[in-house]
Amino acid sequence: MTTHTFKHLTTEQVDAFWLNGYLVLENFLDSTDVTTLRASIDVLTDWINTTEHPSFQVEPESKNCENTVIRKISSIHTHGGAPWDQLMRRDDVLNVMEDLVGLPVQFHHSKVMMKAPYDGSKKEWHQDLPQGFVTQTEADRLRQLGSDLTPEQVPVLAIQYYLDDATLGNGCLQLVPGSHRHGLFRDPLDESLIDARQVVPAEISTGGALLFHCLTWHHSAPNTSPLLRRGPVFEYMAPAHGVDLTQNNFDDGWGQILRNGV
Ligand SMILES: O=C(O)CCC(=O)C(=O)O
Repeated sequence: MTTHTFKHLTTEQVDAFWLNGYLVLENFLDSTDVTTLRASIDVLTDWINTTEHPSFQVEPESKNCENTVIRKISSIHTHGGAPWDQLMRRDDVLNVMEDLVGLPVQFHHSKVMMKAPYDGSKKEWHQDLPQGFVTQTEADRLRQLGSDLTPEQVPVLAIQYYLDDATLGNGCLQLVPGSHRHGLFRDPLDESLIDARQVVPAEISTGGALLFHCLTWHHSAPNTSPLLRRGPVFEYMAPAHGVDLTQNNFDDGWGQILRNGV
């Protein structure tokens, strides 16, 4: 019998990812990484307060009258400069991706999801795949396949890094294990699909990371606490099978090969 040697993850972690559609990696970033990335977001926040750009999304219903409250910074790997570009290409990150989706590992997109104290709004239940990854026509076709659309056909996944402790109070991600095997649904997901007993909150400490598949059902609640939650997300992919990912809303390096087969 041959056993596969993975580069970063254990066999149990790889199996758990494909079984559940997500995986938690505690202590993935060290305190220097966290400090550097937080400092970069602070600089960007000052800039965003005086600049309008389609990549910057603010909280429309903010209660904070003094400052712009940022909800999302798209394409952080370009707006944020060196620390983010380095994060995108880190060997340990690419090792994780290679372990899960194989080679070549390609870049998909990046963003920072912010949940400001008391102001951070919810993100509806959704799957990432219909959110600009494919055309409407392709999404319609894939929905017809039901659970015959397998997650292995679309090896696209996100890694969200936590620059603060993520808790239910400040709007951590919540996921439904195994939902990546149910096929593709309308976006956002109809909440009647969600069985509250199956929902798992991803309460993850600062420095931890969450991997989730682009078909996994997930959402985050509003931040009802005084504590900020910053969660940069980078998505990666390997070639899809029977799914057209090429017509999408992403530029800024989409499809760039970050690690090739040797
Ligand atoms: O961080 C969040 O609140 C939501 C993130 C998310 O749903 C996503 O990246 O797809």
